[in-house]
Amino acid sequence: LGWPLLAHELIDSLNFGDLGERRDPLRVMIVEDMASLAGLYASVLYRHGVDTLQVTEPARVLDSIVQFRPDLILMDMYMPDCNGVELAQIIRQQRLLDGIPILFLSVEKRQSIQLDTLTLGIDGFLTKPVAPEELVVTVINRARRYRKLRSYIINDSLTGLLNHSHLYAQLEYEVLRAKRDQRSLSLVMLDLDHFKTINDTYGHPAGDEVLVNLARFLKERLRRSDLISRYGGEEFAIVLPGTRQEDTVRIMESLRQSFVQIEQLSNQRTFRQTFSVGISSLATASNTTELVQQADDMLYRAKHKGRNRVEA
Ligand code: GH3
Ligand code: MG
Ligand code: MG
Ligand code: MG
Ligand code: MG
Repeated sequence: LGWPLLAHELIDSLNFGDLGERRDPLRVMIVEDMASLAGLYASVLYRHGVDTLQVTEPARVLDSIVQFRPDLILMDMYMPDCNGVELAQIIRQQRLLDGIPILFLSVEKRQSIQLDTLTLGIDGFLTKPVAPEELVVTVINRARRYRKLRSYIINDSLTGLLNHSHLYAQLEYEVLRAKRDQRSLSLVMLDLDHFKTINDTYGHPAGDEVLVNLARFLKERLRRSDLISRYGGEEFAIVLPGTRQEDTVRIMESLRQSFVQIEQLSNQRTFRQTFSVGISSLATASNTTELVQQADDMLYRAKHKGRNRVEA
Protein backbone atom coordinates (compact mmCIF):
# COMPACT_ATOMS: atom_id res chain seq x y z
CA LEU A 1 0.00 0.00 0.00
CA GLY A 2 2.98 2.29 0.47
CA TRP A 3 2.97 5.35 -1.69
CA PRO A 4 6.22 6.86 -2.87
CA LEU A 5 7.15 10.15 -1.29
CA LEU A 6 5.83 12.95 -3.45
CA ALA A 7 8.43 15.31 -4.81
CA HIS A 8 6.29 16.63 -7.56
CA GLU A 9 6.86 20.26 -8.46
CA LEU A 10 3.24 20.87 -9.32
CA ILE A 11 2.20 19.62 -5.92
CA ASP A 12 4.92 21.46 -4.06
CA SER A 13 3.64 24.69 -5.58
CA LEU A 14 0.25 23.99 -4.00
CA ASN A 15 1.70 23.97 -0.50
CA PHE A 16 0.91 26.76 1.92
CA GLY A 17 -0.82 28.96 -0.60
CA ASP A 18 -0.91 31.78 1.88
CA LEU A 19 0.36 32.57 5.34
CA GLY A 20 -3.11 32.16 6.82
CA GLU A 21 -3.05 28.52 5.82
CA ARG A 22 0.26 27.99 7.57
CA ARG A 23 -1.20 29.38 10.78
CA ASP A 24 -4.52 27.60 10.37
CA PRO A 25 -3.95 24.54 8.17
CA LEU A 26 -6.71 23.17 5.96
CA ARG A 27 -8.70 20.45 7.72
CA VAL A 28 -9.95 17.30 6.03
CA MET A 29 -12.16 14.68 7.63
CA ILE A 30 -11.62 11.13 6.41
CA VAL A 31 -14.54 8.74 6.77
CA GLU A 32 -13.20 5.32 5.88
CA ASP A 33 -13.68 1.93 7.52
CA MET A 34 -10.24 0.61 6.56
CA ALA A 35 -7.92 2.18 9.10
CA SER A 36 -4.79 1.45 7.04
CA LEU A 37 -6.20 3.25 4.00
CA ALA A 38 -7.37 6.17 6.12
CA GLY A 39 -3.88 6.39 7.61
CA LEU A 40 -2.33 6.43 4.16
CA TYR A 41 -4.55 9.30 2.96
CA ALA A 42 -3.86 11.14 6.20
CA SER A 43 -0.10 10.82 5.86
CA VAL A 44 0.01 11.95 2.25
CA LEU A 45 -2.22 14.96 3.02
CA TYR A 46 -0.23 15.73 6.15
CA ARG A 47 2.96 15.92 4.09
CA HIS A 48 1.24 18.73 2.19
CA GLY A 49 0.32 20.71 5.26
CA VAL A 50 -3.25 19.43 5.69
CA ASP A 51 -4.63 18.42 9.10
CA THR A 52 -6.83 15.34 9.05
CA LEU A 53 -9.25 13.63 11.38
CA GLN A 54 -10.05 9.97 10.75
CA VAL A 55 -13.54 8.81 11.60
CA THR A 56 -14.33 5.13 11.48
CA GLU A 57 -17.58 5.32 13.48
CA PRO A 58 -20.31 6.80 11.27
CA ALA A 59 -22.56 7.49 14.29
CA ARG A 60 -20.12 10.15 15.51
CA VAL A 61 -19.69 11.87 12.14
CA LEU A 62 -22.04 14.84 12.68
CA ASP A 63 -20.63 15.78 16.10
CA SER A 64 -17.11 15.33 14.78
CA ILE A 65 -17.79 17.63 11.84
CA VAL A 66 -19.15 20.38 14.07
CA GLN A 67 -16.17 20.11 16.43
CA PHE A 68 -13.40 19.64 13.85
CA ARG A 69 -14.85 22.10 11.31
CA PRO A 70 -13.35 20.40 8.25
CA ASP A 71 -12.88 22.24 4.96
CA LEU A 72 -13.68 19.02 3.12
CA ILE A 73 -15.00 15.53 3.84
CA LEU A 74 -13.38 12.60 2.08
CA MET A 75 -15.73 9.66 2.28
CA ASP A 76 -15.70 5.97 1.51
CA MET A 77 -18.84 4.74 -0.21
CA TYR A 78 -19.10 1.20 1.13
CA MET A 79 -18.60 0.72 4.85
CA PRO A 80 -19.82 -2.21 6.96
CA ASP A 81 -21.99 -0.22 9.38
CA CYS A 82 -23.24 2.44 7.06
CA ASN A 83 -23.79 3.57 3.55
CA GLY A 84 -21.67 6.52 2.51
CA VAL A 85 -24.39 7.86 0.22
CA GLU A 86 -26.95 7.96 3.07
CA LEU A 87 -24.44 9.57 5.39
CA ALA A 88 -23.65 12.22 2.78
CA GLN A 89 -27.36 12.96 2.42
CA ILE A 90 -27.70 13.42 6.18
CA ILE A 91 -24.79 15.88 6.10
CA ARG A 92 -26.41 17.74 3.20
CA GLN A 93 -29.60 18.21 5.24
CA GLN A 94 -27.77 20.13 8.01
CA ARG A 95 -28.09 23.86 7.47
CA LEU A 96 -25.11 24.25 9.77
CA LEU A 97 -22.93 22.47 7.22
CA ASP A 98 -24.20 24.31 4.16
CA GLY A 99 -21.84 24.03 1.21
CA ILE A 100 -19.25 21.74 2.78
CA PRO A 101 -17.51 19.75 0.00
CA ILE A 102 -17.95 15.98 0.08
CA LEU A 103 -15.67 13.86 -2.09
CA PHE A 104 -16.21 10.16 -2.51
CA LEU A 105 -13.27 7.82 -2.73
CA SER A 106 -14.43 4.34 -3.67
CA VAL A 107 -13.69 1.13 -5.52
CA GLU A 108 -16.97 1.74 -7.34
CA LYS A 109 -16.06 2.08 -11.01
CA ARG A 110 -19.53 1.88 -12.59
CA GLN A 111 -20.26 5.21 -14.18
CA SER A 112 -24.01 4.98 -13.65
CA ILE A 113 -23.57 4.61 -9.89
CA GLN A 114 -21.02 7.41 -9.74
CA LEU A 115 -23.46 9.63 -11.64
CA ASP A 116 -26.28 8.74 -9.25
CA THR A 117 -24.23 9.88 -6.28
CA LEU A 118 -23.23 13.11 -8.02
CA THR A 119 -26.92 13.78 -8.61
CA LEU A 120 -27.44 13.57 -4.84
CA GLY A 121 -25.16 16.52 -4.22
CA ILE A 122 -21.76 14.87 -3.89
CA ASP A 123 -19.01 17.15 -5.19
CA GLY A 124 -16.80 14.59 -6.85
CA PHE A 125 -15.75 11.02 -7.20
CA LEU A 126 -12.24 9.58 -6.97
CA THR A 127 -11.75 5.92 -7.82
CA LYS A 128 -9.55 3.63 -5.75
CA PRO A 129 -6.70 3.14 -6.08
CA VAL A 130 -6.18 6.85 -6.46
CA ALA A 131 -2.90 8.42 -7.52
CA PRO A 132 -1.60 10.40 -4.56
CA GLU A 133 -1.02 13.42 -6.79
CA GLU A 134 -4.66 13.39 -7.83
CA LEU A 135 -5.84 13.03 -4.24
CA VAL A 136 -3.70 15.90 -2.99
CA VAL A 137 -4.53 18.31 -5.81
CA THR A 138 -8.27 17.60 -5.78
CA VAL A 139 -8.58 17.79 -2.02
CA ILE A 140 -6.50 20.94 -1.54
CA ASN A 141 -8.19 22.85 -4.38
CA ARG A 142 -11.68 22.14 -3.11
CA ALA A 143 -10.89 22.64 0.54
CA ARG A 144 -9.21 25.95 -0.20
CA ARG A 145 -12.14 27.26 -2.22
CA TYR A 146 -14.64 26.32 0.48
CA ARG A 147 -12.48 27.89 3.22
CA LYS A 148 -12.55 31.18 1.29
CA LEU A 149 -16.31 31.09 0.66
CA ARG A 150 -17.18 29.82 4.12
CA SER A 151 -16.42 33.11 5.77
CA TYR A 152 -18.88 34.84 3.42
CA ILE A 153 -21.46 32.22 4.36
CA ILE A 154 -21.08 32.32 8.13
CA ASN A 155 -19.51 35.63 9.19
CA ASP A 156 -20.68 39.21 9.48
CA SER A 157 -18.40 41.32 7.32
CA LEU A 158 -18.02 44.32 9.66
CA THR A 159 -17.18 42.49 12.89
CA GLY A 160 -16.12 39.03 11.71
CA LEU A 161 -18.54 37.50 14.22
CA LEU A 162 -21.02 34.80 13.20
CA ASN A 163 -23.95 36.18 11.23
CA HIS A 164 -27.59 35.83 12.17
CA SER A 165 -28.49 32.79 10.06
CA HIS A 166 -25.39 30.82 11.01
CA LEU A 167 -25.90 31.58 14.70
CA TYR A 168 -29.44 30.30 14.45
CA ALA A 169 -28.34 27.06 12.78
CA GLN A 170 -25.63 26.60 15.44
CA LEU A 171 -28.12 27.32 18.20
CA GLU A 172 -30.53 24.68 16.91
CA TYR A 173 -27.71 22.13 16.86
CA GLU A 174 -26.42 23.10 20.32
CA VAL A 175 -29.93 22.92 21.82
CA LEU A 176 -30.41 19.35 20.54
CA ARG A 177 -26.98 18.35 21.79
CA ALA A 178 -27.49 19.94 25.23
CA LYS A 179 -30.81 18.13 25.62
CA ARG A 180 -29.36 14.80 24.50
CA ASP A 181 -26.41 15.11 26.90
CA GLN A 182 -28.53 16.72 29.65
CA ARG A 183 -26.26 19.73 29.83
CA SER A 184 -27.02 23.39 30.46
CA LEU A 185 -27.13 26.03 27.77
CA SER A 186 -27.69 29.77 28.00
CA LEU A 187 -28.57 32.35 25.41
CA VAL A 188 -27.68 36.04 25.67
CA MET A 189 -29.25 38.88 23.72
CA LEU A 190 -27.25 42.09 23.96
CA ASP A 191 -28.28 45.47 22.53
CA LEU A 192 -26.32 48.73 22.58
CA ASP A 193 -28.06 51.54 24.46
CA HIS A 194 -29.14 54.70 22.64
CA PHE A 195 -26.88 53.79 19.77
CA LYS A 196 -28.75 56.05 17.38
CA THR A 197 -27.51 59.01 19.41
CA ILE A 198 -23.89 57.84 18.96
CA ASN A 199 -24.34 57.81 15.20
CA ASP A 200 -26.09 61.18 15.27
CA THR A 201 -23.44 62.78 17.49
CA TYR A 202 -20.16 61.24 16.27
CA GLY A 203 -21.07 59.92 12.84
CA HIS A 204 -21.76 56.51 11.37
CA PRO A 205 -18.06 55.47 11.09
CA ALA A 206 -17.64 56.09 14.84
CA GLY A 207 -20.68 53.89 15.41
CA ASP A 208 -19.12 51.18 13.25
CA GLU A 209 -15.98 51.37 15.33
CA VAL A 210 -17.96 50.82 18.53
CA LEU A 211 -19.47 47.68 16.97
CA VAL A 212 -15.99 46.40 16.05
CA ASN A 213 -14.64 47.25 19.54
CA LEU A 214 -17.48 45.41 21.22
CA ALA A 215 -16.94 42.36 18.97
CA ARG A 216 -13.24 42.27 19.90
CA PHE A 217 -14.07 42.76 23.57
CA LEU A 218 -16.53 39.85 23.57
CA LYS A 219 -14.10 37.56 21.72
CA GLU A 220 -11.34 38.35 24.22
CA ARG A 221 -13.49 37.89 27.29
CA LEU A 222 -15.61 34.85 26.43
CA ARG A 223 -14.54 31.23 25.96
CA ARG A 224 -13.65 29.67 22.63
CA SER A 225 -16.67 27.38 22.91
CA ASP A 226 -19.09 30.31 23.24
CA LEU A 227 -20.73 31.30 19.96
CA ILE A 228 -20.75 35.04 19.45
CA SER A 229 -22.79 36.64 16.70
CA ARG A 230 -23.93 39.95 15.34
CA TYR A 231 -27.62 39.20 15.38
CA GLY A 232 -28.80 42.47 13.85
CA GLY A 233 -27.62 46.07 13.44
CA GLU A 234 -26.49 46.85 17.00
CA GLU A 235 -27.74 43.65 18.57
CA PHE A 236 -25.55 40.67 19.45
CA ALA A 237 -26.49 37.10 20.41
CA ILE A 238 -24.23 34.76 22.37
CA VAL A 239 -24.75 31.02 22.93
CA LEU A 240 -22.99 29.59 25.98
CA PRO A 241 -23.08 25.78 25.80
CA GLY A 242 -22.65 24.05 29.16
CA THR A 243 -23.25 27.26 31.14
CA ARG A 244 -26.08 27.63 33.65
CA GLN A 245 -28.24 30.73 33.75
CA GLU A 246 -26.87 32.05 37.07
CA ASP A 247 -23.28 31.74 35.81
CA THR A 248 -24.22 33.50 32.58
CA VAL A 249 -25.74 36.34 34.59
CA ARG A 250 -22.49 36.67 36.55
CA ILE A 251 -20.37 36.62 33.39
CA MET A 252 -22.51 39.20 31.58
CA GLU A 253 -22.77 41.46 34.61
CA SER A 254 -18.98 41.54 34.80
CA LEU A 255 -18.68 42.23 31.06
CA ARG A 256 -21.23 45.03 31.30
CA GLN A 257 -19.27 46.68 34.11
CA SER A 258 -15.93 46.47 32.27
CA PHE A 259 -17.27 47.63 28.93
CA VAL A 260 -18.57 50.94 30.31
CA GLN A 261 -15.05 51.67 31.62
CA ILE A 262 -13.66 51.62 28.09
CA GLU A 263 -13.24 55.01 26.46
CA GLN A 264 -14.48 54.96 22.88
CA LEU A 265 -12.50 57.35 20.74
CA SER A 266 -13.69 59.34 17.74
CA ASN A 267 -11.85 62.32 16.23
CA GLN A 268 -10.16 63.16 19.52
CA ARG A 269 -13.48 63.06 21.32
CA THR A 270 -14.11 60.30 23.82
CA PHE A 271 -17.37 58.82 24.99
CA ARG A 272 -18.67 55.74 26.77
CA GLN A 273 -21.07 53.16 25.51
CA THR A 274 -23.38 50.92 27.54
CA PHE A 275 -25.43 47.89 26.61
CA SER A 276 -28.43 46.01 27.93
CA VAL A 277 -28.62 42.22 28.23
CA GLY A 278 -31.41 39.64 28.28
CA ILE A 279 -30.64 36.04 29.26
CA SER A 280 -32.56 32.77 28.93
CA SER A 281 -31.57 29.15 29.43
CA LEU A 282 -32.68 25.60 28.76
CA ALA A 283 -33.65 25.35 32.42
CA THR A 284 -36.89 27.16 31.54
CA ALA A 285 -37.13 27.07 27.73
CA SER A 286 -37.90 23.79 26.00
CA ASN A 287 -36.80 24.62 22.47
CA THR A 288 -34.92 27.12 20.34
CA THR A 289 -37.93 29.33 19.65
CA GLU A 290 -38.78 29.65 23.35
CA LEU A 291 -35.15 30.30 24.20
CA VAL A 292 -34.95 33.21 21.75
CA GLN A 293 -38.35 34.55 22.83
CA GLN A 294 -37.42 34.52 26.53
CA ALA A 295 -34.05 36.21 25.96
CA ASP A 296 -35.81 38.85 23.83
CA ASP A 297 -38.38 39.42 26.59
CA MET A 298 -35.61 39.83 29.17
CA LEU A 299 -33.78 42.29 26.91
CA TYR A 300 -36.98 44.28 26.56
CA ARG A 301 -37.31 44.30 30.35
CA ALA A 302 -33.70 45.52 30.75
CA LYS A 303 -34.41 48.38 28.34
CA HIS A 304 -37.68 49.20 30.04
CA LYS A 305 -36.06 49.29 33.49
CA GLY A 306 -33.63 51.96 32.31
CA ARG A 307 -30.91 50.21 30.23
CA ASN A 308 -27.28 49.42 31.10
CA ARG A 309 -28.38 46.28 33.00
CA VAL A 310 -28.72 42.51 32.85
CA GLU A 311 -32.06 40.71 33.19
CA ALA A 312 -32.74 36.95 33.32
P1 GH3 B 1 -32.17 51.46 22.49
O1 GH3 B 1 -31.39 51.78 23.72
O2 GH3 B 1 -33.62 51.45 22.70
O3 GH3 B 1 -31.68 50.19 21.86
O4 GH3 B 1 -31.85 52.67 21.48
P2 GH3 B 1 -31.08 52.61 20.13
O5 GH3 B 1 -30.89 53.98 19.63
O6 GH3 B 1 -29.84 51.80 20.29
O7 GH3 B 1 -32.05 51.75 19.23
P3 GH3 B 1 -32.75 52.05 17.85
O8 GH3 B 1 -33.34 50.74 17.45
O9 GH3 B 1 -33.64 53.21 17.95
O10 GH3 B 1 -31.57 52.43 16.86
C1 GH3 B 1 -30.58 51.52 16.52
C2 GH3 B 1 -29.52 52.28 15.79
O11 GH3 B 1 -28.43 51.42 15.43
C3 GH3 B 1 -30.02 52.90 14.51
C4 GH3 B 1 -29.04 52.48 13.47
O12 GH3 B 1 -28.63 53.55 12.70
C5 GH3 B 1 -27.86 51.93 14.25
N1 GH3 B 1 -27.16 50.90 13.53
C6 GH3 B 1 -27.62 49.70 13.13
N2 GH3 B 1 -26.68 49.05 12.43
C7 GH3 B 1 -25.60 49.85 12.38
C8 GH3 B 1 -24.29 49.75 11.78
O13 GH3 B 1 -23.94 48.74 11.15
N3 GH3 B 1 -23.42 50.79 11.94
C9 GH3 B 1 -23.79 51.91 12.65
N4 GH3 B 1 -22.90 52.89 12.78
N5 GH3 B 1 -25.01 52.04 13.19
C10 GH3 B 1 -25.89 51.04 13.07
MG1 MG C 1 -14.96 0.51 2.56
MG1 MG D 1 -30.05 49.71 20.78
MG1 MG E 1 -34.29 49.76 19.81
MG1 MG F 1 -31.68 47.17 18.56
